[in-house]
Amino acid sequence: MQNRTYTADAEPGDSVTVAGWVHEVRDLGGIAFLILRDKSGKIQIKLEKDEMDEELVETGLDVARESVVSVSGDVKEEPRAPTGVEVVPEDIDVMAEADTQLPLDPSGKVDAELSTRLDNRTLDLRKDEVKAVFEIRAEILRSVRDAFRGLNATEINTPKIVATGTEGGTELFPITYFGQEAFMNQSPQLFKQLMVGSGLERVFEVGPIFRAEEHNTPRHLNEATSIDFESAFFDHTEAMDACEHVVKAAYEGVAENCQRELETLGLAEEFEVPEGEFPRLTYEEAIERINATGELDEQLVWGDDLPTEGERALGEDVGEHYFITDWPSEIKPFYIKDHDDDETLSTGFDMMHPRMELVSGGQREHRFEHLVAGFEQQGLDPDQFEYYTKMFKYGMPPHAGWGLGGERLVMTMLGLDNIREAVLFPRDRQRLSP
Ligand code: AMO
Repeated sequence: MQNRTYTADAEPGDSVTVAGWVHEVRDLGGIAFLILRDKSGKIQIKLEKDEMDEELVETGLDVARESVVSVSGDVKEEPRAPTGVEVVPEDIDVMAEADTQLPLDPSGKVDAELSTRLDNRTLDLRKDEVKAVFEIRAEILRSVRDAFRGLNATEINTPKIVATGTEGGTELFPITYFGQEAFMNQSPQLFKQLMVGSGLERVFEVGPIFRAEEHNTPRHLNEATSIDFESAFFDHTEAMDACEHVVKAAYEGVAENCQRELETLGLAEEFEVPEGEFPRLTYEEAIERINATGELDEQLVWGDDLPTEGERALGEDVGEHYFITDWPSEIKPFYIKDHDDDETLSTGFDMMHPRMELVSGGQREHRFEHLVAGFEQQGLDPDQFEYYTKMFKYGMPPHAGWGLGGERLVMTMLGLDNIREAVLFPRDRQRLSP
C-alpha cells in the first residue's frame, strides 16, 4: 500500500488512508467510533449514522474486532478523541475479516495463560505491552551489534549443524545428516576461537544455541540466542571489560530509543543504565559470602558449583551486576585456560545479574599440548576435534571471550518472570510448535 499513512503520523488537514486492525467499535447511538490500531498506535474513525453514507456506516459498525481494514478520509482535530484527532471516513475497505471467536483477547481486557499466549503469538503481539518487549529486544540486539563494531569486532555466522558437541555431552540434540550422526550446535565456541587465529582476529556472533536440557525452568530454553564475543590478544580481564561495555551499551540503547516501550511496560521511571564498574568477586569470595548469608542448608565448599539459591542469595547481597572470577579449573570447560601460577585456578568468569547468570567466559587455552590434554581430562576424544586442535599448531594467538544469553539479558533488563516472555516461539520440553 503505497499511500498508507501510519496512524501516529495523521495530522489534522491531511487526507489519508490508514490501515490496521479493528481494536474496538463503540456504538453510542447516533454516533459510533471505530478504533483502528497499527504498529504506530491507534486512531479514532468517526461514524455518524444520519450524516454519512449508510453502507459505509454499516461496514464500520458490523466489522468484527481484529479484522483488518483500510480507511480513507480526512483527518480532523478532535480534542475528545484519545489522540486528539479523528478520521472522517469516505471509504472503509475490509481487507481480512476476523472470526468473532478469538482464542485470546488482544485488547488485554481478558487475561490469558502464558501457554495460550504462546500458542497464539500473532494475536498476543497485538498487545502493546507484549509488542514492547520485542521492540526492546530488537533494540538490544541493534545496540550490542553497534557496540561490537565500535570494538572493531567482525560479525560472523558459524554452523549450527555439527559433528560433535562441546558444552557437555548430555545436552546434545542428535539429528541425522544424510545417514550420518550429527548434532545441533550447543555454542559457537570452537568456531569463534578458530576465527581469532584467522585474519579476522576479533569476532562476534548473534545466533541460536541448542541445549537438550532436561529441566523445565523459568530461565532455561532448549533453543536460546547467544551473543558471543572472542578476541585475539585479550586476556580474561580485557574480555570482562568488553562484556561490561556491551551490556551497558544494550541498556543505553534501550534508555535512548525505547522510552515509549518502557512507559508501556511501566518501567520508564525505574529504568537505570548500570553505572560504574561491575564488582569482580573471586569464586572463593563468592562462596564465603553465600555461606555468610545463611540461606543454604549446607555450606558450600571449594569445588562446588553455585546452586540457584546460592546465586540468588549472593545476588541480593551484591545488588548489581557483578563478575565471579577465578573458578576452580575442575568445574570449567577444557577450553578455559588455567592461571599460569596456579593450575587449580582457571581464568574462567561468569557475569551475573542479581537474579541469575548472564555470561560465561574466560581466557582460552591456546597452547596445543595443554589443549589436547584438556580434552582427555574432560573425557573427550581429541581426534574428533582435530579440525579445531590442529589450527593451534599453525599460530593461534592468546585469546579470550564470552557468551551472553540474549533472552536472559532481555528478561533481567525488563524484570520478566519467565524467559519464554522474551522469545517469540520458545522451545522447551513441552513446546515444539508453533
Ligand atoms: P554457557 O553454557 O554458560 O557458556 O552459556 C553462556 C550463556 O548463555 C545463556 N544460556 C542459556 N539461556 C537460556 N537457556 C539455556 N538453556 C541456556 N544455556 C546458556 C546463559 C549463559 O550464561 N561457550 C561458552 C561461552 C564462552 O565461554 O564464550 C558457553 O556456551 O546466559
